[in-house]
Amino acid sequence: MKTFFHVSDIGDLSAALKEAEEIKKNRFAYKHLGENKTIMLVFFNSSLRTRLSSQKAAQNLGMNAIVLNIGQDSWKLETELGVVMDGDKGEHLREAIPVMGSYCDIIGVRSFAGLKDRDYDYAETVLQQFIDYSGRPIISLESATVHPCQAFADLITINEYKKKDRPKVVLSWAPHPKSLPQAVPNSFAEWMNAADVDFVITNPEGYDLDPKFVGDAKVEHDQMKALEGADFVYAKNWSCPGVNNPEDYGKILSKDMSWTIDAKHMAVTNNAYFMHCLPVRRNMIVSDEVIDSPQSIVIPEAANREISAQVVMKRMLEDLQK
Ligand code: AN0
Ligand code: CP
Repeated sequence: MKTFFHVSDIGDLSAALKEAEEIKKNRFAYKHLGENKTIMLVFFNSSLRTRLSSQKAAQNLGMNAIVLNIGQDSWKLETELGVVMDGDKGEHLREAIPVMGSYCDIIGVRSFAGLKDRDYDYAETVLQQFIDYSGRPIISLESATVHPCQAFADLITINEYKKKDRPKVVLSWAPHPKSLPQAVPNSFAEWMNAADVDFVITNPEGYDLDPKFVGDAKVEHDQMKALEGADFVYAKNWSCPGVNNPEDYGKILSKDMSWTIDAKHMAVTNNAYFMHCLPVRRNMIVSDEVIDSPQSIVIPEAANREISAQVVMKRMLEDLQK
């Protein structure tokens, strides 16, 4: 595996889920694989889960992990090509990436969408430079348009908790005070479309995700109707994806609090489990009552981030040995 970006990078999903199950039972079984290997975890943005779970997964595989917080531990990096660097950014990615690559075997990168220029974000401009200039396998730790480590952990969690072969999974938009990327819902949709689930997306008008990620999923703008009979409710805020109106890209079009997942919403489901990638804003995205209920599986979901990261790193390490 040279890149971990899209669901297609992991290949057969049932094989990946089996591998995840096996690793979860004995996370130290492959401790020898990472001997004398180093992963560099590069963060342009904040993180709790991704940073800790990636470090832990690397450790489980016997691999050394170096974490770099860009702009805090390092020079501020220029990401645009062709600019006169007379501002506050002291180094260009073009040099920094191959330098980082020379000290490690695998690189993980967190680089959120800027939400200003749709084409720039949807071309994954920063991640692509890592692929082009590092000479190393690259893992997206949430880049401009995808968060595959999260979506894989979400699938592992659904697989663990499902009570029927083909559960109904509903991805619901919910309000948030800040403008957030589409990476989490994009990847969740991509992975759910590839999995054996009945998948529905619900969001207010103007928030439809990019068709590349929506795929064949059903899009229902009536939230209550979408939630009927759901086995899993996956809440997330995202800003306007700008599909029909590119000038609205990254904007907040609605803060409609009737979309906050509360007991009234959960009542129409099939006693659904509640999921969210975290960090979550309580009583904006979800009511205290729902996130504190026994149906909330946000903590085991976050715990599975260690497992998804470990499957990905294990496969990359195995490929390096070939
Ligand atoms: C980020 C997002 O929505 O993409 C990270 C989620 C894993 N969330 C926030 O910035 C609150
Ligand atoms: N879910 C997730 O990626 O969390 P962090 O932003 O804390 O890493």
